[in-house]
Amino acid sequence: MNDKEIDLLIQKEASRLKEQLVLIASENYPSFQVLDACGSIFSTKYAEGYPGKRYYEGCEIVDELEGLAISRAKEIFGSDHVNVQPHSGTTANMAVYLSALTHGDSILSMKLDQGGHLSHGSKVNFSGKYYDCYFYGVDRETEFIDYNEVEKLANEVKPKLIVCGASAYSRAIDFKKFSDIAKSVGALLLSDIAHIAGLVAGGVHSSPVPHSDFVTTTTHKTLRGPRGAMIMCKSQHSETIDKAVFPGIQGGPFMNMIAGRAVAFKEAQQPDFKEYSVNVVNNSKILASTLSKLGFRIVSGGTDNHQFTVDVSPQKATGREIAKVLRNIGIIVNMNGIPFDPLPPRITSGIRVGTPALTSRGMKGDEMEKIGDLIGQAILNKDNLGKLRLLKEEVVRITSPFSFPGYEKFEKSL
Ligand code: DSN
Repeated sequence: MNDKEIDLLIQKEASRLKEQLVLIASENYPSFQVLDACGSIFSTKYAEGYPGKRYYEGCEIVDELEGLAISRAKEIFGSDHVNVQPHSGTTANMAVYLSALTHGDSILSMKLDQGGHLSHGSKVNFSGKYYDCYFYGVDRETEFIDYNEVEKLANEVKPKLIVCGASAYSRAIDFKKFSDIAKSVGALLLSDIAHIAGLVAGGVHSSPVPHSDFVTTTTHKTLRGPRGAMIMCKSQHSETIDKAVFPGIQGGPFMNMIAGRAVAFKEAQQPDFKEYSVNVVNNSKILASTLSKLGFRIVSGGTDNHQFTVDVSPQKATGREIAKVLRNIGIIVNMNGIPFDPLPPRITSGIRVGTPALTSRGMKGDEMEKIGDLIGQAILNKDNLGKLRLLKEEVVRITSPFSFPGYEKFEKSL
């Protein structure tokens, strides 16, 4: 049977991804081999348990598959133990909490509205409902993490767990400093590297693994695998982590997604992945400095990684408004709060901009300068429909020479 409706939607999404400039900091273009593995026959297999200890028969091949994914992840990150089964970053964090905490224990993590993540203790998330959560933030002047505040709060609260890592923070994270603080108050340390895992794999961000009890990451952002996650931990936590994932919070793992993850891990071990991660950061720096030279305020004054946030309040605009203006000319970002934002999360004063996806398309400094200029022009001319039409044509001129990995496979079926 041909499912023409779904085929058409797949084709339309492939065209959208080719025609637009995707600057969502948490999105990327995985290789066609990754997508192929995710859509493979491994989609069908139930494999509750772990390699060699399953609750179903017929798991010999998936045991080999999961073992390969684990050993590749260990080679990349040098962790004692890896669990590749979590369906998402939030479930990976949930498993760490289940393994390390009991209901009501205290957590110290980064404020959601200053760059943290919902699953780090937000009161609208399970983490904020079940645990006693305290938060550190960034310094009001520098907008860098305020390590003095982390230390002060850690001493006051004596948390059971400190969480570092962020969704919207453009500066390098000092994992050693977090570890020293955690040790000084007898806390465990969880480093959530969902955003920067690919930069750690590529050697352009320091690794949290030697300093952390637990490291969680999604596998689809800078790491360029399929949607999903994994947990790394010191060997003394391996048993409780595995039990927390299954049977604690998940049933059967998605073996097809583990296959996709394994392919992505192999790709991340290749020399060109290092080059990719260097380019992601260079592109981010060039894009931020282009906007800065045009007079825009970049939160914290710049970036050390794959992303940054532009404060659009001096232009008398909101993040929501600018994200829509940019969407209408083919530039895709998300609205994002800035530190101490007076506006609520559904409006915001900023936009978050990230370069992992465009770097996967082979774009470099020249394109970043043109894109920075386009974003700047669009913000300054947000109410000038004629000008926005011209900028949209420019977006098409920039994107058309750049395909995305595996696009030709979709193009054949167009
Ligand atoms: N939604 C992810 C991000 O965009 O950063 C975090 O979960």
